Amino acid sequence: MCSRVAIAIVVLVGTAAGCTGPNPAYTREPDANLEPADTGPRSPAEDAQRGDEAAPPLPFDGGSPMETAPPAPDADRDAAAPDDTDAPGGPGADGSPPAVDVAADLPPDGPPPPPAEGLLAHFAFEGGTSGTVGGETESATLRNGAAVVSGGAPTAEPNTTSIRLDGNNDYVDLPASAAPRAEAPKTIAVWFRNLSTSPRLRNMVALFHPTQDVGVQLGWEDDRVAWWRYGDENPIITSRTATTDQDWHHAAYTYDGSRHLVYLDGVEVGSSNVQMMPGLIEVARLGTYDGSDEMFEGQLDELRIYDRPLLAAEIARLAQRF
Ligand SMILES: [Ca+2]
Ligand SMILES: [Ca+2]
Repeated sequence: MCSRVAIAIVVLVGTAAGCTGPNPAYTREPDANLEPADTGPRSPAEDAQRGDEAAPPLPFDGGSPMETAPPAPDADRDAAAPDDTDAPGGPGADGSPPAVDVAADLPPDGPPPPPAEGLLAHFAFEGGTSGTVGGETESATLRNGAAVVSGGAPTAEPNTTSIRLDGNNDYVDLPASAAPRAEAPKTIAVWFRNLSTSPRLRNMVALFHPTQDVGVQLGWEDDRVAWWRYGDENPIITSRTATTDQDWHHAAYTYDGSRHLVYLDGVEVGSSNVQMMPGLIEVARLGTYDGSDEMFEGQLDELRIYDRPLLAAEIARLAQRF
């Protein structure tokens, strides 16, 4: 009798955890200091930042406890388990476990999925360079030592790796088809860790045409996230908020055809109504525009490009940390 009850409790609790319980990969604390796994040269200061990496949590294996622990064949217990959630808690008269209370204590559902409507390109940089462009699988191209390294942005989805750029000559090319036309409505969203120091302008995402001088760039001016038109000498939008730490943050740029907005960590930090010159985009690039200037040093992750301006709430969802 006692052993049957014990098995029943294990089965019920195990089933609840296996079906809807928190996934350890979703609930981990963000670790801004996760160590890149590349083997390239580093500065002593950079090395000093490293060394506290924890192994990324293993994803939950999804196994069903019901398949390995047979339910107790106790007809009395089954009959005693009430179907409505208003039943009083505590063991039943025959000692059966409070099955309904276990279900009532389940955590609420997780966050909604990232916005899918209008998603033109998505590069999650999870264990490799493949992403999706227009629903097809495409690959990013790593240049000059750019690498996929351990330590992903603290997103809701399991995320264990990102792109590491050395600030010297590393960059990443994406398929040009990942970008809408220069003057078209769009959203660019990306997680970043900025480890750059000296250069005034640094590029995170550049979508442009190299000879027609049209396009957009999302990057940095000194210690502030900034946006500018390709070919401009100075940023048009510079964040009202400085970012001086080296933690993960989220940056986004939206354009509805007339108004440009820049978001930092899900909050609008600047806007402009400057006009866009029309034109096709031929280069989609991370970390620089030309391969040698405005070099970004740090990590980039979860790049998303949409063919529409996401709403503020949608940007906030992408920037939510877990
Ligand atoms: Ca990632
Ligand atoms: Ca390099």
